[in-house]
Amino acid sequence: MKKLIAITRPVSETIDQCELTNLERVPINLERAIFQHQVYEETLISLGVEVLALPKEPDLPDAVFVEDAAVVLDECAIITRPGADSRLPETGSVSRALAPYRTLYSILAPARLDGGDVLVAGKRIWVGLATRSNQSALDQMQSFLDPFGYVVRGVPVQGCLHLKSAVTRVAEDTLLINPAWADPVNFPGMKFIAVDPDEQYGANALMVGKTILCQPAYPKTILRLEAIGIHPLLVDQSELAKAEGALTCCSLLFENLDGYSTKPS
Ligand code: CIR
Repeated sequence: MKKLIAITRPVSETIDQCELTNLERVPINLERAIFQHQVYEETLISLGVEVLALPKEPDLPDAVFVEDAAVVLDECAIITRPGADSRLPETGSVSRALAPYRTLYSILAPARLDGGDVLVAGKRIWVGLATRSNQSALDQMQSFLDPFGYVVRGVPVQGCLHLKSAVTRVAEDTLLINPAWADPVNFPGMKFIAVDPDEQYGANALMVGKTILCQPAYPKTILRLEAIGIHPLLVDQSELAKAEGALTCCSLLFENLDGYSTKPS
């Protein structure tokens, strides 16, 4: 496997003050959330990923969800402008961590973008247009990425927080999708595995090289993946799920390309 880096950040003690959009607030067991996050990081390490853990952000409840602060591609990284005001300060440290690895572009006002709304497959990028990301961000992304040949398209999303709550990649050309939240018609040329209808939140899988991570909370969806020869590794994120987080949200995963430093300066 090519050398992958994952930027992560510890769970904040204030996670119980996180943003919530589609879920009712229920108590989060901090100890268990921290433990599950450590297992997540250890799983990445066991797969050969170098984990770069950022310092804690005790006053930023949602800071563990680093995915929302940036979009990392082979050619560059885009620092987002998160859709929730409470999350705007999360981008500074992520930007500093990415600077040694990629040329950076920044989403500027009035645009809003959460990385959780951005799905990439080759040179195609889909941006979920729900509550956190807007057309202005999509337009800015397209202008940054034109020179690299990317095509950026908007996708309506309903019923969930982010596009990647509704659909993620589980193979080069295959998407795991909840069709009630994002319409497959928006992803021409892709193949689909639908989540089991009893497992609405089951579409957020994390692809690490050729390995797929899924949550054990979605056994019927896992059976569907196994039926097409995908045998996921199971990583429980039941506590962060109460904060509307899932597997992709907790890391920024990218290839360490030649010509860039191996450690942030
Ligand atoms: C939020 O509402 O922003 C956080 N409580 C959850 C963010 C989860 N991030 C993600 O799915 N990429």
